[in-house]
Amino acid sequence: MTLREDDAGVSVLPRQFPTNRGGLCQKGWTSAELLDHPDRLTTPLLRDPVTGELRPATWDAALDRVASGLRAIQDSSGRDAVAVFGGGGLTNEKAYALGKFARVALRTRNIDYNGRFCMSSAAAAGLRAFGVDRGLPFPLSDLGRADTLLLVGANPAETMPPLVRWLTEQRRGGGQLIVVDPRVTATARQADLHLQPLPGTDLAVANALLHIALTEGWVDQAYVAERTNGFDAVRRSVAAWWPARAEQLSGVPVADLEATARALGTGGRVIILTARGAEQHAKGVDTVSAYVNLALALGLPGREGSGYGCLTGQGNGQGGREHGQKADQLPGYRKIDDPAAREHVAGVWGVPADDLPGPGVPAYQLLDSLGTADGPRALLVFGSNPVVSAPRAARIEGRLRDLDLLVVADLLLSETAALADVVLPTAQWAEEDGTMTNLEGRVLRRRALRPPPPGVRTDLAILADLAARLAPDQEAATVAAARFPVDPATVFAELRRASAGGVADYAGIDWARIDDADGVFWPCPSEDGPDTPRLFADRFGTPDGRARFHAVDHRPAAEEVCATYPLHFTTGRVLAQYQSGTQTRRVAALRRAAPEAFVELHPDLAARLGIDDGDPVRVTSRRGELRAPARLSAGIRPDTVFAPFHWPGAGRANSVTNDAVDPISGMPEFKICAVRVEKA
Ligand SMILES: Nc1nc2c(c(=O)[nH]1)N[C@H]1C(S)=C(S)[C@@H](COP(=O)(O)OP(=O)(O)OC[C@H]3O[C@@H](n4cnc5c(=O)[nH]c(N)nc54)[C@H](O)[C@@H]3O)O[C@H]1N2
Ligand SMILES: Nc1nc2c(c(=O)[nH]1)N[C@H]1C(S)=C(S)[C@@H](COP(=O)(O)OP(=O)(O)OC[C@H]3O[C@@H](n4cnc5c(=O)[nH]c(N)nc54)[C@H](O)[C@@H]3O)O[C@H]1N2
Ligand SMILES: [Mo]
Repeated sequence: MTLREDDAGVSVLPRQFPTNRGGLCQKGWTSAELLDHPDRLTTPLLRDPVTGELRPATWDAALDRVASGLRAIQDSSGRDAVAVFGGGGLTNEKAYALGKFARVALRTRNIDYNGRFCMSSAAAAGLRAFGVDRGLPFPLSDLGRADTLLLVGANPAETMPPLVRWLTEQRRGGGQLIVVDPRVTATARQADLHLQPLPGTDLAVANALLHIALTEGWVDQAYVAERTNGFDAVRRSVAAWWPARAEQLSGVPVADLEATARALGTGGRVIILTARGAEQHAKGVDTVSAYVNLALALGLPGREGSGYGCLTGQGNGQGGREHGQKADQLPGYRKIDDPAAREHVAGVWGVPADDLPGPGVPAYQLLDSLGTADGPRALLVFGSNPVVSAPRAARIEGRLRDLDLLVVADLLLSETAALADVVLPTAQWAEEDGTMTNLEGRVLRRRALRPPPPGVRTDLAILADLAARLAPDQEAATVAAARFPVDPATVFAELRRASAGGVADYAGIDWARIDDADGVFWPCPSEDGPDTPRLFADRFGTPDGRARFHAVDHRPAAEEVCATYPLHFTTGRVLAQYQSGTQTRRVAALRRAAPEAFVELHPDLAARLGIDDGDPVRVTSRRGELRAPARLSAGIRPDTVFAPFHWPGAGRANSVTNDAVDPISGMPEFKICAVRVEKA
């Protein structure tokens, strides 16, 4: 998009670009409203020890309070007693600086970010199969040319509207769209075939699809032999997934499984995509692996116009997970426990490799340890609102309250900021330069239109100020300030060096090149060499270049329905609200379009429970309850209820969700738990 500023204020205009071709969603057009919003924070806030209220303070007072608090906590409880929580909406430069700040200025191992709640299961599955985690290993426009497109747990008509043009183009060209979702969503309505499984049964569905493909002889044996390892174990494990068994578990009719397998197995160009519906489970990694197995068995990855991909979430969901705000990671998608990676990055940072901490713990584990006997006593939050978005949120809210020091940098007083001891007002998207990396691994520019309002600092400036204040003496403060430049271009130049030689190699990318080429795809190791719009044509990112199958089996959800909690509860999004809603709940047009939380349930279920459309209902799980009006819809399974997670307070869906996590990715089980529903 492009921005224009005139007497009427800032307007957002769509721009012809290869990914969206001039399309923007409502949240995009209205985003400029937040620039001058009356709720905008323009001064730091400090909690008054006497009244307990947040009061305006000077930057000096606020930063001194943070620095002295962090120092005291680290002196008494060790370096790891300070934790950092980042966000996938931060630019690459900020995500990089935040990771460096944690490891170099705080020297804590405890950093993680909200992306753990997002694509982490697909990232882990992609990494173990392909040796590389890039949302799409091919350009988005490939979707428009696919003969068969399978979307598993994705509702892009509401969550990525500009992508819908590719779906439209695909069907116009005679392609088939198949959607797997427990609800008839705006996306499912456009599909040629809609599979409506019980939440949490996607893995069984995938194994049955592969079972059918094997039986019918649609497996690409030559590809399996030449390009992959480990198929035998998968062949054995899917043998037990005859379609009738998957039907019994998922409710998807055998005929639909067969039709899907046929479309995938006999189509020319075939793309399989997963999103949060498949991934946000305590078996999310295995579920994605089951779809990756299917794609590999059919010989799709690396074949032009075909493949497996994961639809990314936040604005910088991809780049945010490449440059070091993940607990186990250093810039360039390097592993923090790899000695060579530590040497390289420590060299760029000008510190001894031994000084770098080791891996920390994933987001939920981190949040759940805050303020406990062995857990961190202080937390710095940049770009997330876990009071609304974390699973089992009431418990996490309690953990945040137990901290000695909570510091939140935000543009608005989010529900998490409202709990903080110190709130630091920060710049937003149109007020600073930087880069973001989209789901295609395409690095893009984000340009500043104007400076932040008076009194507001950028995240980079806040980190630099804090680093200097944390230094023991004046000399060290000068060194520390130089280590944390506030100019994003300088940070990007350093990020390029830090990522050089890593999986996500940005060494050859500079801002001018991004401008000239409508974005640059990583890996791009040299300035005069090519970038990489397509991965896997000849080899995968594994040491031997071959993709790896993983035999995976269905297992039940972490919490199963019972007499007390007889219904399945799942969560997701609506078109007009974004995430925890801090930003979109403040935009009038979006509030009109989606004013409040709701609980979607089937009319038959509602009738059984004596609930009419619009009645207030209570959804109760073992962890808590949600109250919101009922919205009756014949498009949802009668055994499942759905709520969006964008609202705080009584309508908070995450009061109900389960905090079970995937053992590999740490992804929480946002998409299924057991509940009881009654009229409130
Ligand atoms: N309007 C809007 N757009 C957004 C966002 C937003 O908050 N609002 N957030 C952005 C972010 S960060 C993300 S991660 C993406 C998410 O994008 P999506 O993954 O498309 O969004 P969700 O609504 O979380 O989940 C998709 C679908 O999964 C279905 N589902 C639930 N349980 C299951 C299950 O067990 N199996 C299957 N197959 N499906 C299931 C839900 O019914 C839902 O329709 O959206 C991005 N875009
Ligand atoms: N039940 C349920 N829960 C879910 C999900 C689900 O499907 N179901 N989805 C999960 C997913 S996929 C995600 S991604 C998370 C997202 O949930 P959150 O991590 O809470 O994401 P946001 O609501 O986008 O919060 C971003 C915060 O940062 C602020 N902010 C924006 N830009 C900047 C910036 O540049 N700097 C700073 N310092 N702050 C900034 C915003 O004002 C906002 O308060 O929610 C997860 N929670
Ligand atoms: Mo996300």
